[in-house]
Amino acid sequence: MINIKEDEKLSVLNHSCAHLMAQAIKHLYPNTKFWVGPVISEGFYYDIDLENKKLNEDDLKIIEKEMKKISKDGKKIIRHEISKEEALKKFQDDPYKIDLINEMENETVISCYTQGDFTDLCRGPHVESVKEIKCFKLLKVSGAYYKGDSKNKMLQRIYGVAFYNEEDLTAYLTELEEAKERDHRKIGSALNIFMSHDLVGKGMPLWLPNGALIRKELENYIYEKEQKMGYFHVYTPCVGTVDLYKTSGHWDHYKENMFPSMKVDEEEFVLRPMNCPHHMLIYSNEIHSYRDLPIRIGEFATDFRYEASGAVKGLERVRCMCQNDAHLFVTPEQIGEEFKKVVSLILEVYKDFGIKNYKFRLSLRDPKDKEKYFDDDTMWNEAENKLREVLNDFGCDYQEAIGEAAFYGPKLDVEVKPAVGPEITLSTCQLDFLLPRRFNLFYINSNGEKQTPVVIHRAIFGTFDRFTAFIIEETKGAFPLWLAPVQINIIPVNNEYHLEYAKTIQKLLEENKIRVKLDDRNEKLSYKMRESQTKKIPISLIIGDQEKENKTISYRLFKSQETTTLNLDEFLEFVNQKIKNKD
Ligand code: TSB
Ligand code: ZN
Repeated sequence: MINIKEDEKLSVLNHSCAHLMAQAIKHLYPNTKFWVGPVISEGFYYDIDLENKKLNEDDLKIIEKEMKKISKDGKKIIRHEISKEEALKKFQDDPYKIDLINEMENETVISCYTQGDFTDLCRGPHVESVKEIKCFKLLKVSGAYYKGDSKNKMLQRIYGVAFYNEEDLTAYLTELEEAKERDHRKIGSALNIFMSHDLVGKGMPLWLPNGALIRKELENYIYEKEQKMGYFHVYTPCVGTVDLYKTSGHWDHYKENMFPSMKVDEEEFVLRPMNCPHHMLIYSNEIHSYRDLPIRIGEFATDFRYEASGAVKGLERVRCMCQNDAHLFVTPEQIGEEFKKVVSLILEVYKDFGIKNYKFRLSLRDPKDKEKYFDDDTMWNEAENKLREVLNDFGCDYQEAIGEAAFYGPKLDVEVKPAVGPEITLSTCQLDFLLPRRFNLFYINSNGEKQTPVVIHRAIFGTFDRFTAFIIEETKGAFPLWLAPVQINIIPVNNEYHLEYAKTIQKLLEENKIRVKLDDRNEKLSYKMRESQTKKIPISLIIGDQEKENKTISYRLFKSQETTTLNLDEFLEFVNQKIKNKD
């Protein structure tokens, strides 16, 4: 799907369209006040204050109509510059604009754009005339807190998109519809994977039995891989004391992402946002020699993070999440080798899941920024070069992002595009030179001296929540056999004659740990087959006279019209192979 923000011409057009929309709204609702109207990857939005009028879909149509009218009028869009004082005076009745002007600390001259009877503050650029803005669509309206802060007033955010011709707009809208169909929130609810409830809270999804089965399979899958790679898995509490997070530095650097603390007796706890501190303490529980390293501590660990209420999204961005986390304690010499193993694991996992569209992003320090990054140029240079070397050895394409490293070290993120909304990070692998120092961690080196290990934080799935959201969208809910909550649907043609044999097959498959469902409702075969498709069950068995007589089964794969008949042993072998190969 095209990213409007990355296309220069379309960005300008969409920005101008936001102004056109604002002008139309002003015509229809003269008291409206406007906050900001930026271009985003999907088009544009404008945050507006309409006091008590709540816009709905029909209102959007009326606004569109007014926009068409203004566009036809064809007024020029004219830029003019005024001083800050003039701007403050001109917009004195508009607290939002005053706020904006005051935020422009470094600007002495402020630019405005005028089209007919409408003027807005704006850096521009814009198209030359409103005539050019002909092909557009207002997509939706939702609530958005002023400045994204839930303590502020709730404004209305109207989204729209504009193109230079009708064909592009139609193609885009079709793609958008398809993306909505793929949205994990829609599929997740239709396939009973997860739910939310106000009584539990925002960003706190409940995993339903189907979702829980998928998650368990994901856990087993990655656990087995990590075990083979020499990881130890632990369980630790999902709270820690404030002192723990003061020691780690999160209290100073990460507090705005944390839930507020709570007092219990004499202790002050926080719901943990990360598991690193707990794992540091587990490392420090024993004295390690350089021969013991790397030590790899893994955990499927529940974390809580404060995410803005407007940002939470299904399973993709939650406030309570479970990380596929691990902290690897290595000697400085082992960084390259261990990092290589992590990248190799990421590549292996993505291959198993058939994930092809992803980008590696290597976040490095800005060597000039001595304030953000701790000052050890040699250490940074060595580490960054090692990471580059590994990525080059694998032949991975990657983007370097200067100045985006964490304050404690460089990191590699894997980014993917969800069906709806901006890119997200799935896997992450982060080098950390600081945390081990803060916890006074050491190992005994070959000279018998204490030395500080380096820590690699890594999460292959990221969180089970986000990964599941992504896999739902990748597969459109048609999970591969090994992951599917119900793997086989057994459909007797006629309960009276075939149910008993169908039950024998059910028992056999269940004994082989295959997840089956027996559809013994008195419904027509065609009806049951259709439902099997709607529920996206990978294999449907049709059990009729012939199957019963010959002790065989006939199956159809999801979306296929072809029926294949096998004897029971052959079928079991076929299914087991498919599961084993993660087909
Ligand atoms: C990898 N301490 C490290 C850990 O050792 C850490 O917490 N890194 S993180 O902050 O980048 O989070 C790990 C992963 O969690 C991210 O890569 C992302 O995939 C996932 N994640 C982050 N925030 C959310 C969220 N709000 N909802 C769902 N998943 C999230
Ligand atoms: Zn960590």
